[in-house]
Amino acid sequence: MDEAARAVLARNDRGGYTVPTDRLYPFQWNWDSAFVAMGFAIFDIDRAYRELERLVEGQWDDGMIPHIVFHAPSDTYFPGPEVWGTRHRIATSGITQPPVFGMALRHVHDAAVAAGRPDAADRTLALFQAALRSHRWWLSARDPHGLGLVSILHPWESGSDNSPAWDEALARVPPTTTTAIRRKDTGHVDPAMRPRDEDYQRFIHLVDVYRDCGWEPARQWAVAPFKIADVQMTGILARSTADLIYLAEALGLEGERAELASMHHALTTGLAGRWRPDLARFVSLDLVSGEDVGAPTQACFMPLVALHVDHTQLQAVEAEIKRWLEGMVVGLPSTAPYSQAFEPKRYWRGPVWAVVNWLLADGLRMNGALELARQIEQSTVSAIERSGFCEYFDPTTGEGLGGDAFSWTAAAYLVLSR
Ligand code: 2M8
Repeated sequence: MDEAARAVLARNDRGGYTVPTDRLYPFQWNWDSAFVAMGFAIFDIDRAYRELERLVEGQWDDGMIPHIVFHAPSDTYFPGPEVWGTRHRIATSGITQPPVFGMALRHVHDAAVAAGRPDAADRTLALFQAALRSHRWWLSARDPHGLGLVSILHPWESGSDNSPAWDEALARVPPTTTTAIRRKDTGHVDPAMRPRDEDYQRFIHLVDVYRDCGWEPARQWAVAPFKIADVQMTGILARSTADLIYLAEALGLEGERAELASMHHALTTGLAGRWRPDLARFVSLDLVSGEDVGAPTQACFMPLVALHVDHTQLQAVEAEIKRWLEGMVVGLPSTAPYSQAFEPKRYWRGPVWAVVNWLLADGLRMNGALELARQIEQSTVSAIERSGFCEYFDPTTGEGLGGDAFSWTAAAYLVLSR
């Protein structure tokens, strides 16, 4: 299996960067690459750094690291560069994705140091500066009012495209588009497992709105019809910030360390305020309606990667997670099985994702819930061993679904099976 996992990464290598899977996702994706870099760090440190370096080729002058870098043309994906209409040196999308980058950089750096690589400090330093610029962008572009929570302006930014968490907010977005929609995804995998056409109309409506803003953060913020202060995004950003603090110390960068420490304080304070004891989970905030996002999804536990919760909170989270796992062959489902929105095969509305489990297990372990962390890791590894390196899994049957030979699932296997 270890060899097979490496073979998946080799097969999806397009020259220093890895596509999530052939045809369905033929470009470099932001958070996929961060996970992949951690997988590479186990057996090829140079290639792990390369993955992050190639992603940074797409970084904008304002600091944003885009969600897709279109290094080479392909006509098997929609929306391609012509729809985004951005103006970076290399074609990219105009939105971003969860900043796992800082976490990955620490991971790669530690592996490089342990291996005694002489280029570790230089390569880490260049990527650290890129990461710091992107964290500054997050705070200024996506938390302009200092809530200590960063917002997504598009469901694709969350990485959990059609999650029930976005249903209410997305319903307010008109389904009209000026761009002609030519979906390719449903030609690669069963449409019943993908987001619906209506979701795509709204996804593209948002792209049209932001492209008309010239992709300028302040203009987008002012007109965004979809704006959610997201606990998953903020949790990941806060965690990556902590990992960058660790690197700033390792590299002897005192000014940067202090700057990151103040970001970290703001983000962890913001996150802590999103705990809802009656629900036993954290909730995102819809900045358009002013309401809490009530849908029970995996995002609600993601703050554990960044926060040290108290004993009562931890007990409540563990009980709630165990409730979600009841009767499931593999967990954690991306939507609570008791929710009406739960669909065990439809993308981010129920299926299990190996990289989500990776983060959740990490957060649980960090908070001392060792047994539950191990259980989630082992069930992920077993699902992959039974069904292969699939994009995601049906929690009720363990069946592997979506694209196959998937890079981040292979990376998760390499890391979680150790
Ligand atoms: C999925 O998202 C893309 C848009 O970014 C899509 O459906 O076209 C999500 O699962 C996302 O989290 C992931 O990064 C991407 C590539 O694996 O696919």
